[in-house]
Amino acid sequence: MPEFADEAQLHVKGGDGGAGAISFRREAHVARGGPDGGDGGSGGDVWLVADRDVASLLAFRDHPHRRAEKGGHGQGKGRHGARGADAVVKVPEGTVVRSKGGEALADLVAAGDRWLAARGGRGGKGNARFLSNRRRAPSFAEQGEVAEERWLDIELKLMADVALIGLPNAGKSTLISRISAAKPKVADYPFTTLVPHLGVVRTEDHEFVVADVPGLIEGASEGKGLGHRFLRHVEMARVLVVLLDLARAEGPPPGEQERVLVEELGRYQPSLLGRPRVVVGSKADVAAHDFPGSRISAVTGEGITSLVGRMGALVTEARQAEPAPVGIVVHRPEPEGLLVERGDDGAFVVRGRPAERAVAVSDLTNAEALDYVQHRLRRLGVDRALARAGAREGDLVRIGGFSFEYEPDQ
Ligand SMILES: Nc1nc2c(ncn2[C@@H]2O[C@H](COP(=O)(O)OP(=O)(O)OP(=O)(O)O)[C@@H](O)[C@H]2O)c(=O)[nH]1
Ligand SMILES: [Mg+2]
Repeated sequence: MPEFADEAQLHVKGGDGGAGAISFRREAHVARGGPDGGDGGSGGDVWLVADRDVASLLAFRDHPHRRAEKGGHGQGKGRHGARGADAVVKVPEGTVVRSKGGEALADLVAAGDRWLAARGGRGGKGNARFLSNRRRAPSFAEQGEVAEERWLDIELKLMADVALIGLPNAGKSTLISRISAAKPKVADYPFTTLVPHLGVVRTEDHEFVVADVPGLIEGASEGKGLGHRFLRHVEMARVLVVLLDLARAEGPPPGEQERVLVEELGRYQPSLLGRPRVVVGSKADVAAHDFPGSRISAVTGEGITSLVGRMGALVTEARQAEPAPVGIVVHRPEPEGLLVERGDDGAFVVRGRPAERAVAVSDLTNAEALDYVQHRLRRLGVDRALARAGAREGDLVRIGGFSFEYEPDQ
């Protein structure tokens, strides 16, 4: 069935960094010339970008994985590895991104909004970088950094200006197909519409987007019927049009229908009751109920022009009252600093990207590399941070996957 998807899971992985090379110049009269191992290239990043031409999250249902290109490895003669290409993942406007834990990470509201979903790994340094007075022939290089990788929950909030609200079979789909180019299925039974449909309405004075959402029933806000899944799309609409079925004599009268619909909206989100709301009776041509308010017939066209005019005017008014769109909101900055915590086993755990990275990319079985990493950690202030956190000689310290005993500087 689904020609539309408004929820999906997405797995993103940046490109791993390329490894630095260990290499020495070949010279005619010297057995081992100076180090000339090039650096590895950085891996590409994964970006999510809102794009007007993407209508749903369907593409992620069957293929949830997106990864950027790896960085090339460094080579001899000082050749650096190539940078891996970024992966640009197009998502519809109105895509909301959350972590698996439910934390909001980004709202991609309008075309062009971008969000960095997974950072590529940095390339490792080649051995040429480790040349110093003490180290004439460095025998080590860094590995490439492993890229960020994670699962995300993505969800689409339709960007409709007007939402059509009504009980099942009230004539919502018939109305949207009359006033826009959208052609959802119309049939004389409830729950014909299973997924939301958007239509663009154009008149001389106005242009706006209308959403035909599946019918609501009593209890929808608690999960009854289909409507609750789509109530969040109603949340985005500036104007609500409540359609009351006047046709069926045996069905609930219009006043009762309105009570149920308004109650469900309010239960789902009280602020919806503050939205501009137009209430109309539908199927005026075959009306079986008395109705004092305005009436339309999507079949004969009665009342349609005036309804569309009212929708347009309310949308324009609501747009003018709004602050400018926010663009991307990134809720969680990347931690870059240095932090020392106590592990459950009493060990001092050092966190922070630069320190973790220094450890992760190095081959710590190589004595020279180990020496370099210790020097680097000191430069990053790890020793000082440990001393401040109360570490004493012999205490266990962990950084990433690396453990050692603390030895204070003299
Ligand atoms: N006579 C008449 N029939 C109408 C009118 N509008 C809709 N209908 C009929 O009412 C039935 C239901 O119409 P739909 O547009 O599918 O209703 P809906 O509100 O989209 O229903 P769900 O998708 O199930 O929630 C269909 O048989 C339509 O032909 C109208 O103005 N006049
Ligand atoms: Mg319908």
